[in-house]
Parts: sequence; C-alpha cells; structure tokens
Amino acid sequence: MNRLVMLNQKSSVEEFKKVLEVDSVKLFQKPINKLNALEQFDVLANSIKELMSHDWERCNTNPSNKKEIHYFSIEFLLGKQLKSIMLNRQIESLVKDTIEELGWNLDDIVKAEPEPAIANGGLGRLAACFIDSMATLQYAGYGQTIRYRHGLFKQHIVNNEQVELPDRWLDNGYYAWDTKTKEEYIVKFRGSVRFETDSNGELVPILENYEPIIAKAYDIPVPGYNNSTVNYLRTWEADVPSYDILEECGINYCHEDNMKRRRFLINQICEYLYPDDSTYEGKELRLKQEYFLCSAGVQSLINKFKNRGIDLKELDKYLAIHINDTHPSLVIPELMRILMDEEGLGWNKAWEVTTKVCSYTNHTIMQEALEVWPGHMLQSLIPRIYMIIQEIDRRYVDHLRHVKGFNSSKIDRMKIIDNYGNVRMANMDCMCCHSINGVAALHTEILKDETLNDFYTAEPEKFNNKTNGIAHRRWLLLSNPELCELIDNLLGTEWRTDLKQLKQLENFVNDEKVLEQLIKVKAENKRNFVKEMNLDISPDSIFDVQIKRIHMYKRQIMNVLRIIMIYNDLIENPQKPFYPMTFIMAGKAAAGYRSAKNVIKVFNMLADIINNDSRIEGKMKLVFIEDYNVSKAELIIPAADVSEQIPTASKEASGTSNMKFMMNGALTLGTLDGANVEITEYVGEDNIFLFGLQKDEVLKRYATWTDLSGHYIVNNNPKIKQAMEHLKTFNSAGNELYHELLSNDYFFTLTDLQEYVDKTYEVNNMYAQEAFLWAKKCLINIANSFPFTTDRTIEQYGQDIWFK
Ligand code: 26W
Repeated sequence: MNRLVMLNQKSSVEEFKKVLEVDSVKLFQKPINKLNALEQFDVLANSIKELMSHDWERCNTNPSNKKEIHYFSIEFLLGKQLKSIMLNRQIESLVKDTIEELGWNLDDIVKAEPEPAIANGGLGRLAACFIDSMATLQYAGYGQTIRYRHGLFKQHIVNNEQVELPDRWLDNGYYAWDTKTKEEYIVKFRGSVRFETDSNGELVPILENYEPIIAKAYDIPVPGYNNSTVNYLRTWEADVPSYDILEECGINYCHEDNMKRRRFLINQICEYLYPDDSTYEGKELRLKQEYFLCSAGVQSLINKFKNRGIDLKELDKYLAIHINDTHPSLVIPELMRILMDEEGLGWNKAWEVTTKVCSYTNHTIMQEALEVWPGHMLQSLIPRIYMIIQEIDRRYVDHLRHVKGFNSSKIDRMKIIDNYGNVRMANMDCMCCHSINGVAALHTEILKDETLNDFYTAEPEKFNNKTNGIAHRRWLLLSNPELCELIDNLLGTEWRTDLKQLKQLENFVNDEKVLEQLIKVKAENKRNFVKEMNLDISPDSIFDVQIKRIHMYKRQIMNVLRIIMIYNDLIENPQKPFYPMTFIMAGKAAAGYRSAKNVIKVFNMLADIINNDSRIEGKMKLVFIEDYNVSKAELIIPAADVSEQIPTASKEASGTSNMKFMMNGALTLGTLDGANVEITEYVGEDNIFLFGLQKDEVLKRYATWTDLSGHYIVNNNPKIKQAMEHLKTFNSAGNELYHELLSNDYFFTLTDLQEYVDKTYEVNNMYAQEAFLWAKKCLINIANSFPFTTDRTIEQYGQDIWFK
C-alpha cells in the first residue's frame, strides 16, 4: 500500500507537508522554504495530483462499466484550477493549514498559477462548466480538445486601442495540472486513396503517400465535488513521427530541409487557438486542427473499447460522443472510416453505430459563424474523409428524395455539399446525429422555425432544448464566499449541493435584517474589487457591468451611445438627480474585427472625456478592464449591481454571464433574448429591467423591411442625433461606427436606444431611492438562479441524449 493511497483528504498537515517537501526536491532540487510562488504552485499542484491519483486511476479503468461521455470541443476555457480542485476534493482546510505552516501565501500562489485561456468565450467556458458537472454527477464524462501552446491573445489597451500580445501560457510545454499519457496515435493528412480487393474479395480503400503526424495525449484531472470521481480533460498535442514510422510511410527523413519543413508544419497545428468566436475564416490550418482533434480522439476511443473486448457493433451502448458546435463534426466521417476501413463493418452497420453514438449542440444562428469548408480543401487534406462525406450526402439525399419525397430546392438546402462544392458542416451534423439541441428555449425555437427548419421538418424527434447553465461551485461558492456565508446562515449548507433550496431565500425578501446583510456583502465585494484592481472609482457608485466578447450583435456600441446621451443630459441639466454610476466594460475583439476594435477605442476615448469632466462631479465614471478572462470575471461579477445583457433579440443563443450575475445578486438590464427569457420567467417581470424589440418583431423586420438604415431614428430623435454627432467626433473609429449605424442599423441599435436610456434612469432611480426594494429584487434573483447550474443542464443531457 504505497504512501499515497494512505494520503487523502483525511491526511494530516504533517503528512501532506512531507509530500510537498519530497516534491520540492524532486521538481526543483530545492528545500521547500526556498521556492518562489510559481514553484510553490507547481509543487502544490503535483502533490494534490498525487492525492487524486488513486481515484483517477480507478476511474480510468471505469470498473463499473459506466457508459462513457466524450465531449469534443475545439475550445475549453478552464480558468485557474487550484481553488476549484481544492473545493471539489474537500481539501481546502488541509491545504490552507499546511500552507500556513510553511509560511506560504495562498493568494500569491493562486496569482502565480498559469491560466489556460485556450478558448474564446461562451462556448469554451460552457464546456469547462460541463466537465465539472459531469464529474460531480459521477458520470464517466470526459473532455477532448487541443493542447494549444498559445491561448487567446493577451489584450493590452495602448492609446485607447486594443493591442494583441501572444499568450505563452504553456511555460516551455509544461503545465503542472496535466499529465502526459502513453497514448499516441498517427493522424494521416494528404495522400490519395486507391482501392484493392482483400482476401474475401471486398474492395478496401488504402490511403497512400500521406503525411503522418503523431498525436500525444496530456490529461488534466477533473475531480467531482465531494466524491471520489476523477475524470479528465484530454488535450492533444501534435508531434513529429519517429524515423521508423516515417520509414514505414516510405518517407525519406534524411532530407534535412524536408524534415525542417515537416517539423514546422507539424508544430504549427497546436501553436495557436483561432482567436475568432463568431466569423468562420476557412483557413486550412483550422481544418487541420479540427481533423487532428477528431482523429486522435476517435482512434483513442476505438482502441480503448477494443481493449475492453467490446463488440464495436454495440459501441453505442458504451460510448456517447458529443459534438460542441460544428468544429468537431469530423468525428462523424472519422468514426465511419475506422469502423469500415479498419474494423471491417459494412456501411449500414457503421452508419447505425455512428448515428447512435453522436449528438450535436448548436451555439449560434449567425450565418457568418456557420462552417462551410471548400470541398477541394477537404479533398486534398483528408481525401478518404471527403469520400465518406460524399457518400453520407449521396445516401441521405437519396432518402430525402425517395422516402421523404422532398422537393429539390429543399434538398438543395439540406445536402452537405452545396452546388458550389462547399461542405456545410452543420448539415452533416443534422443528418447524422441522433440529437440536435439549442442552448436556450428561444434559441432552440429559432433553430426549429428558421435556421434548421428543413431538418426539423424531416426529423423533428431529434430536436430538443438544453438551456445552458454555469458551474455554481466556481461562480458562486469560490468567487463569492461572503454571499455563501449569508446564505448558509439562512438555509444551512445543503443548498451548496442541492441548489433548488436557494428558492427558500424568498422567505426572507421582506426581512430588512437580511436585506441589510445582503447590501453589506455586495458593498464589501465592490470595495474588494476596487482594491484588487486598484481602480480610481467610488465603491459606493452603481456598478453597471457589460463583460463579454466585443461583437456588434452584443451591442456594446449601444451601451456607449447610452452613456453619451446621459452625459449630455447631465451636462445640460446639472440639477437632474443621478446617483453616481460607474460603467464597467471588458472584453476582447477578434484581431481582425474592425468595428469591434473601434468600439473599444471609442469607449476609452469617451472615458477620458467623462472621467476628467469636472462638470459631471463624478456622477459618471467609465472603466475598461484590460485582458478580460475567467479570473477577472470571478472578481468583477460578485461586485456588480447591474448586469448588461442587451443583444439584438434572436442573436444571443443563450448567454451565460447573465446567469453568473443573477446568481451573485445583480439585477439584469436587458432584452428578451437567449436565456434572458427564462431568467425573466423565473424571477418575474418585476425583478428584471427589460426593453427593446422582441424576437418576432426583429425577424419580421429582417423579412419585410428593405431599409434598415438609422436615418429615421436620428432624424426623429434629437437626443440620439446629438449622441451620434458626438460619436462621429471620436476619430476614424467613431466616424466609421457613425456611418455603419446610419447606413445599416442591422442590429437595431438606434431603434432600441431611447428605451434603453429610459430604463437606465429607472434603474438609477430605484437604486438611489429604494435600497431595500433593490436588495429585495437582488435576493429574488439569487433565489431563482437555482435552475441555471450546469448540474441541472448535464442531468438533462444525460436523461434525454446520452443515456436515452
Ligand atoms: C468558426 C468561428 C466560431 C468560433 C466559435 C464560430 C462560433 C463560435 C461559437 C459558437 C461562438 C460562441 O461562443 N457562442 C456562444 O455560446 C455560448 C454557450 O452556448 C452561448 O451562451 C452564447 O450565447 C453564444 O454566443
């Protein structure tokens, strides 16, 4: 019985200290009291990994033969892991007491911890919350993604503009939380396919002259909350094949230049995360990344289940593969390839297994985000896969024509390969997967009625909704301990694992003592935020917060125009009562997204003016928080009073920051879009500030209006005209945005603006005049945030999709 097994949560500080001392010498050949904060973090992480290794190994063997869920996502936005792993493994006091003994400082260690930002935004963070909930619900649920050497760029604001700097998070390839496994697979690119007849006269496809790449797996532990489940997030890294593999492939590796070029092309694959979360670029390297992940992941799964003696014809009883948006869609033809070409299943059996194993989630209706790859690119990069996609398409179209009797225009819209030879990934997912879900009720309705209506009419039974959630352990228990303590005092602690109990907080909405405490907690969090971020703002002002990727459909520009209108109003009416308000914005713009970068510039230029305009007497302050990421969100959200969720109705699939703000007692100022609709259903219209066009009106205008320009609004609302003229003065950035909005107000920014300003005054007035009413509404929001935990979301995925 090795010393580690004995060492678990029950371990004493003494025993844990010994493990740290051993690891300190092992890792850094230094005595434990000579380590800097990063080294202390590395030693701590390695020791905690050892603590989990027994459970990790046991779960890996999956002794109880649970059906395995593998969640494929091109992005995972993990955030820092130390505190989350300490919480889930219930070793907070063991670690805190030991650190104290050693004279270390936990905050410094957490500061030093590298933050894996290998994702863009909502989709990636949702995936991270999902694997936390799968482990907590004790599913055999795993993540599969790419081990990018550079995360999403670091954002610096220089002269009010966004500047991107590389995020070298992987300190020369090392990340303390992951463990290199022995798993290695060959992923084949290029080459050509020829057919030969095998011993029983079957035609078998042979891929030859291909480029082999080695895929190596690094696993990051994902422990469940207060249980002995330890799953993993598998991150795949590309590497150059060994000489003997190159030899086998008939590749002459003596040619130095060739080898140099080969090494460069291979290292490129995992070098960078594509920093774009809304516009599909169609770069071949991105397609390489997608196939690399899918082929490595599926090969490892087939290998695992074969080693377990599983009959692959029954694979769907043991395995569910979930496709997180279209980016990992190539798991479908890859599974077909292996089942047919390597495992000898016939087409029909392979298709039956693949359709039962795969399920798909759509996260956006934005046309420009839907992936449509040029056929020739697939044909040259992954020829065998392209062949299989063509055959999937041919058979499905045949079925639609002869069985469903669909007309050719409908079939043209549905087929994978369009009339220009482009491959529409979402169509393939809808054809193949046994389940297609949206991420909020409104979004799923739009998929059924609009975006994927053809597939809905063909196979309605596949469609279902799974409203997003958040991992409340990170976004409440860890990021807002003061609020959790208040809730413990009112409800006991069971709510922490059974969030439904939060609803009982409604029993205290008229208890002024409790409301006072809630106000105190928020005030404390605001002071802490101001201190931590060292900001020159008043913690007593209203914190109005919009934090998310910068995108024109999220309408940060409408927020800017609103601020300009209020500023002009207060300048013209200095007597007007206005409770000091701080407008906080944060978010990255995709490097090539000019309008989004203009918005950041204009916001910062406006901040310079308003923050230094003494006439305003500090009634308004603007702050742009640089380099927004998970850690910044954990600091800002508990300190927020107003949660800005203002997308054009129909455009935001769900949103998840809306849920984080709600759970931390901020009130939402927003439109009826995405999950805001369900948040409203739970809190009631009195406890949320709604405005703006609704989905039906927006879709009607898109369908019927020919002129979406902003001229009408500007010419009929002098205040908006004045604000637009002001915007125009902010250099080229402001001027470009001015003309963009005027010529084509596609996201109805000017249309919703006046109502938005009016609602803001309502918000300001209530906060100023009705502190208890405000606190009451905050408590009602916290109480009704219980449905928005990913523990509920994942339970539904299990029941309706994976274990069905
Ligand atoms: C091909 C480029 C690209 C990359 C990422 C296109 C689209 C994406 C993602 C789907 C964008 C994304 O993150 N969508 C967000 O997903 C969240 C989780 O479901 C939702 O809450 C957000 O509403 C949605 O915008």
